[in-house]
Amino acid sequence: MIDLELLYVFGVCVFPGILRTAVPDMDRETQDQYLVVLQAKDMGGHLGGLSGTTTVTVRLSDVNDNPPRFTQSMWSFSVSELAVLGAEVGRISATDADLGDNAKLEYTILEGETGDTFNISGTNQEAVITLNKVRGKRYVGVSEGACWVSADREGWRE
Ligand SMILES: [Ca+2]
Ligand SMILES: [Ca+2]
Repeated sequence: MIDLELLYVFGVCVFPGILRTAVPDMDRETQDQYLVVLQAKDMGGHLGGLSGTTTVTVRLSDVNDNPPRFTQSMWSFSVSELAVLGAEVGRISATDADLGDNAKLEYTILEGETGDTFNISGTNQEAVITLNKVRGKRYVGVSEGACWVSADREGWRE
């Protein structure tokens, strides 16, 4: 949509064309740029006048309007009870349809059943879950019963 407004500069009559949006809800994630061909006509657009055209590229800047979404709703991993500290337990992934910082992901383990047993690291679409280095003890079942094993060194301790 072109809205022409009359402007006088140094006595010369020019008609700046103002390109305005015509829809209220453009979505960069659906279409990130528009090519608009504009035409100007002299003689007020009357028959017999001359015209010129130009092309305008309009790029949409990003707004953070999409939350991160995990690529699966549930994940399941298994790890040996003898796994060493820092051992990789599994990898998870998430996506964000936005751009730049609006899509930069940080992962955190929330309060839950796992306590501080695990650690998660990753800043982009993939994060790695590892056994937490600061975890002091973990519970291990053995045939004779059960014992606590120190997580910061190998071996068993009653
Ligand atoms: Ca966006
Ligand atoms: Ca986002």
